[in-house]
Amino acid sequence: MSPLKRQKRLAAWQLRAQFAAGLSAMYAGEVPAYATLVEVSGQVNAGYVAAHQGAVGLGSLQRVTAERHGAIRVGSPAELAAVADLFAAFGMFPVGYYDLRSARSPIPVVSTAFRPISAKELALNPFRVFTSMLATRDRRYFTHDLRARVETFLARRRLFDPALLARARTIAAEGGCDVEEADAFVAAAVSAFALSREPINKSWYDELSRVSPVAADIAGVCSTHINHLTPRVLDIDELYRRMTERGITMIEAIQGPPRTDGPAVLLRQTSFRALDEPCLFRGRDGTVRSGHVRVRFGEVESRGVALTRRGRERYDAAMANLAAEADPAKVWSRYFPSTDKEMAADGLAYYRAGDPSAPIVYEDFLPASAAGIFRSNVDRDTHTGEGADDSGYDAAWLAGAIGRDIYDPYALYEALSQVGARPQREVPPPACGGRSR
Ligand code: OOG
Ligand code: NI
Repeated sequence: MSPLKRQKRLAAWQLRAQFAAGLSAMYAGEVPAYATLVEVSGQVNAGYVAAHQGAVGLGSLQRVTAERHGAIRVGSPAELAAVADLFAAFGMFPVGYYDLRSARSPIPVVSTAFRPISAKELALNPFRVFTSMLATRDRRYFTHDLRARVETFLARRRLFDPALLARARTIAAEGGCDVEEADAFVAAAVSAFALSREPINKSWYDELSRVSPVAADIAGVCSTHINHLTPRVLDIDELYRRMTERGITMIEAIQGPPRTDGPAVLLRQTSFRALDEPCLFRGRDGTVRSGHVRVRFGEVESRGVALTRRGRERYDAAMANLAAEADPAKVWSRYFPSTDKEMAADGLAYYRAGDPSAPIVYEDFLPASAAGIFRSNVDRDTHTGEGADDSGYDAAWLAGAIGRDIYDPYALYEALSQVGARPQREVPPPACGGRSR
């Protein structure tokens, strides 16, 4: 083909932006409270920027307004590997390992988050998807017999069209695709995460629900779905007030660090429960009846500076003591200084080239908050059975099971903090628990 006839190429980040926007449009069409949330988030952000002379220390208004994270859940390493192949086409890679089985209210999943990893890609579009995998190897939740049946069920279903995955692998290898192809590819990827309207096998769904509502949501149906899509706000307390004013009942608390006058750290989140959504259940005798599921909800987040390991240890200690105290901000001040300058000097948080006016945004998740978000959206807690956990799950296991590196978030923040100090590094640093490809 002559150079003149060459088609216009779209880069991974452009596909990622289209993918996030496509999921957002689909979700807004199906979950009306999400549209309200996006509208109120936009108002809060515009108000915040106006009141703070255009403050954009933690990201430009443009980035923050377009910013979303989503969440999906899958059943097996093979399914997680397929998700990894698909998301790689959008320049999203697995970062971090979260074990929600060890949360205060345990959830039988282990998780990672797919997201862009370089400063440039994050600035272009930071879309991330928290992705959980059912912990079928953990016999405190799954008996030998149930595990075998779940694994058989999962091995027989197909979450993604093989042609879509093949296309994704090519796009990932080539770093983008022709503009003519992009719409169809993105549309197919988006529709893979729609809530299925196929009848659900009632007795199977109920059996799994008795183990955990999350197990039923994952392995009781034949597809996966995006279960929330989260806009980012610059003032989550204000957002909480406004949503409550509009008559939307949020969970009783904002998860994560308390509001303080000092630098915002990590991630604060809150959510509201989804309404019942109609579905079809197929009974043992084959008859189909209408019922409902509650599997899609709403969440909003605000992000602060990324903490170093040392900062994170402080954070965990502060949070452990916060629960019992009436004045969270006062407890907080025993652990954290009130300025970015001191945070930087004490090595508690990441700043670009050590410059306290250049905070590096936390791009990841918090396991305790994640468990709180999961829990707020199910009707009952999961019972953890007796016995030792001999499942072997950890970051290295997960990386091996999906045949991909899982990036260590600290190494990524460390690399971002060097930018400006040394020549910019686009290639990410070594991965944790990895098997290299
Ligand atoms: C994921 C919950 C975790 C977050 O923001 O912490 C999460 C889920 O419910 O599947 O999205
Ligand atoms: Ni979330």
